[in-house]
Amino acid sequence: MLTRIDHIGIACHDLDATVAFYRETYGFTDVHIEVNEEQGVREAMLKINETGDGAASYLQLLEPTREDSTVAKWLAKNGEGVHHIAFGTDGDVQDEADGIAAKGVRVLYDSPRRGSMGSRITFLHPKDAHGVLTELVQKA
Ligand code: V0V
Ligand code: CO
Repeated sequence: MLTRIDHIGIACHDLDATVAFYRETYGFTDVHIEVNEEQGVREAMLKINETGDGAASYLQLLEPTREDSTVAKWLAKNGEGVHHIAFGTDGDVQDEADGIAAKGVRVLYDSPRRGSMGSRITFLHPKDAHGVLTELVQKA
């Protein structure tokens, strides 16, 4: 089951400046930063609130680390802004993806990959989801 909005992914050119904006403007001070080379991003998870299933909801700020990354490509075309939404699962993320694939939505990965903070993640194609790049997250 999908039990929460795990995060909203936001593409930016300058991660440090964007983190500072969210901290100073809104007071979001719980920040986790890491690099994910496979995804080609340096990213910050800003915790917004805890959720009913014991997890949390975040904003994920994404800065590309290389020109051929998905986020760099997206920024070049669209500029900064909302890039994806991510739903959290209460069980195995691959089981959830298989169920959604059976409804005719393309799942981008054959098996889950490593996401932020040790999570397991996969993505659904935006063209099969009314224009929204959608991620599924199983927290660590
Ligand atoms: C592309 N399109 C999008 C989109 N990216 N639509 C909505 N939201 C997006 N973010 C549209 C684009 O406008 C085109 O539509 C069409 O899809 C094909 O796009 P493209 O520019 O040719 O790009 P592709 O096909 O090379 O790549 C698109 C996909 C790619 C979605 C396949 O971005 C991908 O594999 N994304 C999953 C991985 C990812 O995004 N990682 C970064 C976050 P028209 O123009 O043809 O109509 S990593 C993360 O979230 C982590 C680590 C975490 O949460 O822990
Ligand atoms: Co994400």
